[in-house]
Amino acid sequence: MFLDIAKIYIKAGNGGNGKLSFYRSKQNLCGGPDGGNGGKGGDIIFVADSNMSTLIDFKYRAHYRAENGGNGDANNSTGKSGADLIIKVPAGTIIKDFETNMVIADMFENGYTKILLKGGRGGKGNSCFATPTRRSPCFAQNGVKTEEKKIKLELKTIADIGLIGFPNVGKSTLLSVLTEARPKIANYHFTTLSPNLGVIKLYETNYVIADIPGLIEGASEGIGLGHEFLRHIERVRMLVHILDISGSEQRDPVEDYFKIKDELTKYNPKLMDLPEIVVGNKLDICTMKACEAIANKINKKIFPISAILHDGVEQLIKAIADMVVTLPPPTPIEEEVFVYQERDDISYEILKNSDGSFEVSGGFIDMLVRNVVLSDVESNRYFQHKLKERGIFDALRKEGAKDGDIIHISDIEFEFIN
Ligand SMILES: Nc1nc2c(ncn2[C@@H]2O[C@H](COP(=O)(O)OP(=O)(O)OP(=O)(O)O)[C@@H](O)[C@H]2O)c(=O)[nH]1
Ligand SMILES: [Mg+2]
Repeated sequence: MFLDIAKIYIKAGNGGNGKLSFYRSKQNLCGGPDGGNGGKGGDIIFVADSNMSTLIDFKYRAHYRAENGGNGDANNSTGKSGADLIIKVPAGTIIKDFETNMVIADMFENGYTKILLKGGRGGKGNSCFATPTRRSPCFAQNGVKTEEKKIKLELKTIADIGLIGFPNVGKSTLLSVLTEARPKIANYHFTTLSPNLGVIKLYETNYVIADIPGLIEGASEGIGLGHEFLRHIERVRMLVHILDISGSEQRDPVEDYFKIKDELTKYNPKLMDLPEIVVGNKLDICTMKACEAIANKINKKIFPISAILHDGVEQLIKAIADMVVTLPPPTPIEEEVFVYQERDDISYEILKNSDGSFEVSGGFIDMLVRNVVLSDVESNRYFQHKLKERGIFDALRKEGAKDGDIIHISDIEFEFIN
């Protein structure tokens, strides 16, 4: 089964907590602090794999979590680092942030590796906070907790040549003639339900041909198999547009030609600029004269072939080869520089409340609050020291704070003393 769009949730591992512990033995009942640091959480890493061709695996599993870091322990033992989680996706998968739709990564080339989310840092154990004046710190840091993110995976086939046309014109038949691929061929519409790929060797170079499911009027708005498959044309170097010149389906090949061009433009105007070769198929059941009349009406050269009889295929291959060698290979989408923000540990802002009290908030405060146990006297002292060191008391003074004013920081409040 083929699937080319998936939504998944990813979460890097949390950092392990630092340990609060003091060395104890029979001989030494009041030893120094020996709480170890927490381990780092695992990263979420994506790898492009050209052996995969569908996102179907992601239909059955929506949540991907890297391992959390282990907590620190007594005896200064550091918590174990959480294992990274490696997620393989087919080459050609574009990863977007679900909320903003911004491209985070284009997993274009086989083996391309991208760390999408970094694991949380481990918290420090209390032994890290020991100083000559604070020999027995009674607090330890918690590890950084990571957030779950929702992302969208979109597979855009990477092919050099795209075969397009109405249903039943013979796209899959031509693919089977040009390459070793053996797609399903049948006399009903939408036989091909997902792109079939084949490889053709032209002038000693291999090129990938994609047989795209049949397009019909309204495809760009989702009619038929719809625009889902137009996505797969976006990356090709050139198109081979197939017409059934015999009109075996009682359709007019001239109208067909313009309808498909119209759908391509509606979907993405850039597709209009793609070089194309027009092929007139089913010559075995019509005349060259009919073919010429169609060519005149669309004002384009048409390569007449009979895919079934392999007639005219040699000339077509030569024309494709001569065109494709002049065209630049598909390139990755430029990744918009969008990374999930590392936690902001430095910013703060001061707001004056209507009752005259002040409120300090921001990334720096969040980090501090996360890291200390405020009910603990010593921990609280450390907290005050950090506020001072960061210049928050000076900033409060500048904002007009006076002795006795109430300061709110997270869920604690204290009186300002200058
Ligand atoms: N007479 C004749 N019939 C052909 C030729 N090429 C293909 N056909 C027939 O046309 C029908 C459709 O062929 P497919 O190759 O499945 O067409 P398709 O464009 O891939 O169709 P969808 O996948 O449904 O979009 C089949 O019955 C083929 O045998 C040809 O050169 N001459
Ligand atoms: Mg087909």
